[in-house]
Amino acid sequence: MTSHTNRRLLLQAAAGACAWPLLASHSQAQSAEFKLKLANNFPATHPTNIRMKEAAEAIQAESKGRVEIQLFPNNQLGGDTDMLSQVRSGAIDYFMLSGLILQTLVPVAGINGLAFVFKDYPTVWAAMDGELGAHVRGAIAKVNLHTFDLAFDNGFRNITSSTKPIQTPADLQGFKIRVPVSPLWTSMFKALGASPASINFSEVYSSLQTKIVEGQENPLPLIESAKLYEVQKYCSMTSHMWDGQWVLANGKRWQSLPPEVQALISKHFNKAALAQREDIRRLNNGLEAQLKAKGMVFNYPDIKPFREVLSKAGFYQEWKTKYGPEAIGKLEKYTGKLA
Ligand code: X2X
Repeated sequence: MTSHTNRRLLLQAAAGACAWPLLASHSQAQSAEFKLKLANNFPATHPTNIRMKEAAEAIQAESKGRVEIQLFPNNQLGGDTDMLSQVRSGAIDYFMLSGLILQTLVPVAGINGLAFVFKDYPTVWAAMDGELGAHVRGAIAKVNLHTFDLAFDNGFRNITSSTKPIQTPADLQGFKIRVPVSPLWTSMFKALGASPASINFSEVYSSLQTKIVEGQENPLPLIESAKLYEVQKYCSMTSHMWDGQWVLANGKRWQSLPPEVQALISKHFNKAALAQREDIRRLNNGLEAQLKAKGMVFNYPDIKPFREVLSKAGFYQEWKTKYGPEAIGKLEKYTGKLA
């Protein structure tokens, strides 16, 4: 064993459960022609990373060790804002990011996060796999990031809190809530009367634990896999927006790969996305009971008053203007006319 390999194995061992054993075998590691890094903010146990690990293994096997994708889940390479810079500079090759956070760079990418626009999953996938998603991917390509056809599911987001359940908009008045770093999220919770604080996911657990904020909002699979139930008592099932991840690739690096390698990676990333969507669908059925068993208290607000407050505050009008008629038209094709 060379001292280099030795050092790497020691480092992997030291990193423990967080760093997966990334190489199928020593000889394959030596021969990998394309070594690529993929990062995201999800826990290693979240279906996103389980399916991406499978994809990486399949890509390595099918390419006979020529292509090795190394995975860095759980913010190992920094928070989202950092990782977005890294994929743009080429320090990482693939980065999975919410369209709403990507909005800081590609404004239209946040469009699927408009509050309460999607009534169910069939509508989400029709839009995201249809003309709306194609429009967003076109905009992403203009900033020299390549993105794959199928988005991953994060889910419909619900509000959690350590202080009180959120049953009506009145409960949100002055409520200190963490939101991801994105103008759409801040605008929405301000319009609802809350006090949103923009915090990367890497800091969410600690900011809830130290009570810098009272609450946050995320889909159930993340509330479970990131163990937010340890620092949050209430879960209010608002389903206020649908959020998903695009797999973004550094454009220059992507273009430099031979077509057969591009095809292999695309095939397995898209396959992983479909499997991951199915995982989330199954998880959604049982998670509420699991989280209740861990002590979370659930409530089911009527969402109509929340929509009305947003409309009155001019939220929909503001974002219709910002996203523009072409993109809004593509959204409305699936959702019907916005409020
Ligand atoms: O930051 C979040 O809350 C997360 C993990 O859901 C996103 O990536 C948007």
